[in-house]
Amino acid sequence: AHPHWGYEGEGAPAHWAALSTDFHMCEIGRNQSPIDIHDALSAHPRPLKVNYTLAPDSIVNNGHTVQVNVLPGNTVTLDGETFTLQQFHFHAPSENTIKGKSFPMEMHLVHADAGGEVAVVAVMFNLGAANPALAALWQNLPQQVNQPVLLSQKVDLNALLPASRTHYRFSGSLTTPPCTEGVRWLVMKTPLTLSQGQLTQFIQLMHHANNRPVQPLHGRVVIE
Ligand code: SG7
Ligand code: ZN
Repeated sequence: AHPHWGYEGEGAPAHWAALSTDFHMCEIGRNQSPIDIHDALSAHPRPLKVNYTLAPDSIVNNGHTVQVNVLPGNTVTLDGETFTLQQFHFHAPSENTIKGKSFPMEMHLVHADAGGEVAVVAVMFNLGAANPALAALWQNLPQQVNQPVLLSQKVDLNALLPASRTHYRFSGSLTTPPCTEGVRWLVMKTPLTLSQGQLTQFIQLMHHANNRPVQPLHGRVVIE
């Protein structure tokens, strides 16, 4: 059998495409994520409207990341179109980089519209003050893989977004196999903070880094 995809050894990102014919895009795709955002074209995109009203439901360690599952009802409006939050999860260190800078952690809020189009809102974290919303999540960090833990206390989703919603936009892919393209990426410019303790808790649970390296732009333009 093929080794399972991951971030180390035979399953590492450089080998993803060889693991399955379904993972072909990871190698041949020309709109892959993550990227280094070094230049952006000023295009004044319409502001992102966030309507997160419901607290997350459960948290699961799926072996690749820690994923928080949400009930349907949290939406964002992007260019007049509604996308519903599906789940959010974390990578350490960050997957996208900004002007060559990697961040200690990056959160991905994965949304889909009625037609199944995907939009990911990414938030960077720097080391600093502990994040209270993250603390509430990390209190429930599941040790067992694929065993979701119901969240005992309410977690405020809005506390996981920076007050300023200015962001970079570009077209990319899922950062994990099958590396499907056509994903709209929005990377928030303002990072949040987490404490060293909060970062260590996550890394110890994952055992190793869970970031895919940055991919070539192939002529893509990032707008801001
Ligand atoms: C994480 O990243 C998971 C995946 C996610 C993948 O490994 O959270 O989610 C599930 C449900 O397996 O894949 C389709 C999808 O959301 C890639 O998401 S990402 O590009 O934002 N990193
Ligand atoms: Zn992700």
